[in-house]
Amino acid sequence: MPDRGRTWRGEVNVVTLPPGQRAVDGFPRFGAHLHQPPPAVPVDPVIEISGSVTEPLALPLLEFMKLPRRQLTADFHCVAGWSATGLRWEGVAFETFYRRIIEPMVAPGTAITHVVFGGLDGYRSVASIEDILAEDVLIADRLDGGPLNGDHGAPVRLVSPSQYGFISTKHLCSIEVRTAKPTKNMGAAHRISHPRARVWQEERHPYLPGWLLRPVYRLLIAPIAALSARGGLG
Ligand SMILES: Nc1nc2c(c(=O)[nH]1)N[C@H]1C(S)=C(S)[C@@H](COP(=O)(O)O)O[C@H]1N2
Ligand SMILES: [Mo]
Repeated sequence: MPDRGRTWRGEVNVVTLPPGQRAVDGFPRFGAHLHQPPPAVPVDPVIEISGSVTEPLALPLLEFMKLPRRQLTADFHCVAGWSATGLRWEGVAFETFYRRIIEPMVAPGTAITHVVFGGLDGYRSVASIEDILAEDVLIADRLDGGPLNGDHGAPVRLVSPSQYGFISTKHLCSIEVRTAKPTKNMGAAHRISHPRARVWQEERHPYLPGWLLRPVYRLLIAPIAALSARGGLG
């Protein structure tokens, strides 16, 4: 049976969580990067757009800020089994960004299949075009009513709440569009992770079923829960 509807402390939770997830208090900074501080934000940040485009572009964040805005309240699910609930994101829908900025740069007849997201800390994630054009995917610059802080991805980050957290690249500084799935190594997180990473399908791992991995990942939850009070780590 999936562990639904219970918090880490075993309380009944009004929020229904995807299979194998437990709610934690607040929103810890998580990922494979706890040993390093958040990267410095450049004075004039840009998002570099490259790959199968007619000419690469460095889009100043000031231009990003002019795009139509969207708010999204969603839970955020880490593949290790914790979920932060009820996060209020603000930013630009990725689909809006794609249709207005990226698509006009793609030559007619070119079929984009994958998108590679890069962060200022060198982190990368890969998503298929259909997953990342979903209605709930955002490039966010605000969280819970304030600007995104360093812990959660300043100055802007990807947020794809229907996929495990490792897809949601923080400190977003590059977007590369591709006509095939990248074959080269996209960073430590992706050697062992599922290419689609959909949380409701429990796609934690490329070939092992998600439920089998729960006890392993759950070992990581106690330390995270201890760090997770809002205002603590993040
Ligand atoms: N740039 C960058 N983005 C990243 C990571 C990272 O280490 N660097 N970690 C990923 C992982 S594994 C998760 S679970 C989420 C965590 O988001 P949070 O730190 O805001 O909780 O960010 C993802 N995006
Ligand atoms: Mo993660």
